[in-house]
Amino acid sequence: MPRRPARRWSAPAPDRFPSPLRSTRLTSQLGVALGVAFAVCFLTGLLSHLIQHPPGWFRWPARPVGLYRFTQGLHVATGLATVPLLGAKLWSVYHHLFRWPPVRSVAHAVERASVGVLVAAALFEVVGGVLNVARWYAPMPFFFTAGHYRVAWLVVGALLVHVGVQLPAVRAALARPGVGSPQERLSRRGLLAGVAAAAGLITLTTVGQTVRPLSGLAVLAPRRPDVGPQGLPVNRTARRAGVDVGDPAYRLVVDGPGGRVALDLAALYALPQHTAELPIACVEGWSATGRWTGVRLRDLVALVGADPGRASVRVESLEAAGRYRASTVGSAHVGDPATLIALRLGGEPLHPDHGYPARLIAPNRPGVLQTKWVGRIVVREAR
Ligand code: HEM
Ligand SMILES: Nc1nc2c(c(=O)[nH]1)N[C@H]1C(S)=C(S)[C@@H](COP(=O)(O)O)O[C@H]1N2
Ligand SMILES: [Mo]
Repeated sequence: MPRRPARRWSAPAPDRFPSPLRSTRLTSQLGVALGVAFAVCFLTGLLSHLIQHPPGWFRWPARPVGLYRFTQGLHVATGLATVPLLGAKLWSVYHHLFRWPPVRSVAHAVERASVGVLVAAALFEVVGGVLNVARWYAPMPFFFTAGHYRVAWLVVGALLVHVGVQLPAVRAALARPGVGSPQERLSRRGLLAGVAAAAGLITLTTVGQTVRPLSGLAVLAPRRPDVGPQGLPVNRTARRAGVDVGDPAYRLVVDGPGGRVALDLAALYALPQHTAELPIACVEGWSATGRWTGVRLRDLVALVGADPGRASVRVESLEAAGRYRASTVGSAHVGDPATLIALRLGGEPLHPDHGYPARLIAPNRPGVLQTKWVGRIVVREAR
């Protein structure tokens, strides 16, 4: 084979880029899809943040029981489908990186800087999101959720600027038919179809982590909704949480305006038992339904002299430390008859990894707020 002479690499001029497939129209089509996906991610993500850190004005209802399961499932599914879309979009424009001169004016410099922020922030969100749901936390030496939340605002800000700048070009490109030979247009359509197929395939092989009928196809999902003790996945085991679940001195302590009661297991079982079909909807995008049986939280609230309609409750775990060792239940959930301190799952006592002896399970709530190994409940009456 003849050998080419060795050449030093130099950036190819934009007009010498090999693919005739790139066009403003193609970039616009990919951009619109990406914009919609990012909007869905931002709104569902923001909702998840508000539910976990509610400001005073925010009320999240207890019904429908599976609403959060849907919104967060949508967040992760949309985010994952974004991967090929973002790749194709960046591929369709990266030759602009080599434009000469790099900046033509102050306005142009500002615009390019905002695109730089957008690309970096979008990659940070998508790569971080994928690592998080894959449970590979090591490459992220910071608390994922906090970083992901702040950078989401950067994405949205930079995206609004970008859309503002490019809107005229996008409109023009989408209004007229595609440029180039019929061959090129056909190939471009093929490229778009390929990107759509990749997004579809990713969705099909992961969405079974939250859509039960598709669980058999969820080969790329880190979680299956039906794999785990008592047919339900586990995020943190009792051993990893360092909880002694067999302690015979266990008491559920309930503190309220009327004083303190301490209930052993026999006392808990002696209270009226109720059953509810409720999902665990993990923030990481998997969900699974269980049949939980136990004591209504509002009955415990009434036991310590508080009005369940106006009470807010802090639920604390036997787990000594850990980000999810306690959660707050607002009055909408406290008053709901399906909010339980569950003692059983599927008719059997809870498995240690599902929170034995007792766990909180409430409708329409992120998994991180469904505290396991409950040891203490503090009831406060809101004014
Ligand atoms: C592959 C893409 C993505 C995946 C897999 C993903 C995954 C996740 C996960 C697992 C959470 C829950 C974190 C927690 O509460 O512990 C989350 C929250 C969130 N996501 Fe994403 N995400 C992706 C892309 C995006 C994008 C593009 C945006 C915004 C433009 C975004 C905005 C948010 C926001 C605002 C939250 C709430 C953070 C908080 O609770 O403070 N995400 N995401
Ligand atoms: N005390 C305590 N409760 C906890 C957690 C935890 O780490 N500690 N993890 C939460 C998370 S992230 C989820 S998704 C659910 C999982 O519940 P499961 O193990 O019963 O499926 O428990 C929640 N309750
Ligand atoms: Mo979770």
